[in-house]
Amino acid sequence: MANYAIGDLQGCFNEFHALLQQVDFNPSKDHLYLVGDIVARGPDSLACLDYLYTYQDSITVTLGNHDLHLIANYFLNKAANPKDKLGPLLRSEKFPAYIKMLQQQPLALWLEEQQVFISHAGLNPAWTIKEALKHAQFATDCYQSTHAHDFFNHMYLAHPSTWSKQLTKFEKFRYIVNYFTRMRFLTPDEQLDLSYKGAITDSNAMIPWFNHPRFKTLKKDIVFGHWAALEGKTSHSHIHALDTGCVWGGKMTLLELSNKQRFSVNSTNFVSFN
Ligand SMILES: [Mn+2]
Repeated sequence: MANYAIGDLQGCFNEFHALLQQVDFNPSKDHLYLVGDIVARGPDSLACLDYLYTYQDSITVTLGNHDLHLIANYFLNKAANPKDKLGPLLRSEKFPAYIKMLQQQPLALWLEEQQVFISHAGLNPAWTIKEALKHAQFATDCYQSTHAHDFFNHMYLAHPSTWSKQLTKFEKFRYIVNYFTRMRFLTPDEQLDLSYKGAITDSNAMIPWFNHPRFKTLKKDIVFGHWAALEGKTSHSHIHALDTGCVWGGKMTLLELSNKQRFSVNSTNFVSFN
């Protein structure tokens, strides 16, 4: 039995399938962890979800921003962005079942046996792994509740800048979701900055979350996706960036969780920025 993690699929089914063949993935024995952003922008989001649905007992997803956006649009009855190329998925009779399957997935995971933490965007350095899992469970309970619609309705407002017990349940939900699905840079006072889209520099103005001093001592393996510009590199041997930008013409990357061996497949996408 093997355990694998794969970075952002974003509708790139052919590369996903080729990568599984490369490691001879066997759904009756192995388990696959997908770090989120299964859908959107790439050519075949429907095929990706068809596969997940078929082998759902052998696959766990930590939801990404694009996955939550898909679920939110479903609940809020909003049209998809044409750039996301979701037409065939939205027209599929399986779509409601696929939404239900995604809604059952967590925001974060701790694999005790492998001692690995997984989430789409990473680990907020202000949280221990135990606290992170508690926060993730709070948010998961929100989007799985009978009031999921209300939580999705509040998911896109301004990010509360600091955590406090006084935050409403909607603000807490949004705060947690943003750290787990959208985090890249932190400000010098350790707040999440969702607006900075620039490069990583040596200045201390904007710090990639994994360069927080805490990770020099927290030697746990952390697996995440979401940040294609990193090209799979974090400069920490125990922090594994798996989004290698397949949808943007890069690669799709798989990590064998027991020995941390990497496998990858080149993108077959023709990239157009229109
Ligand atoms: Mn993402």
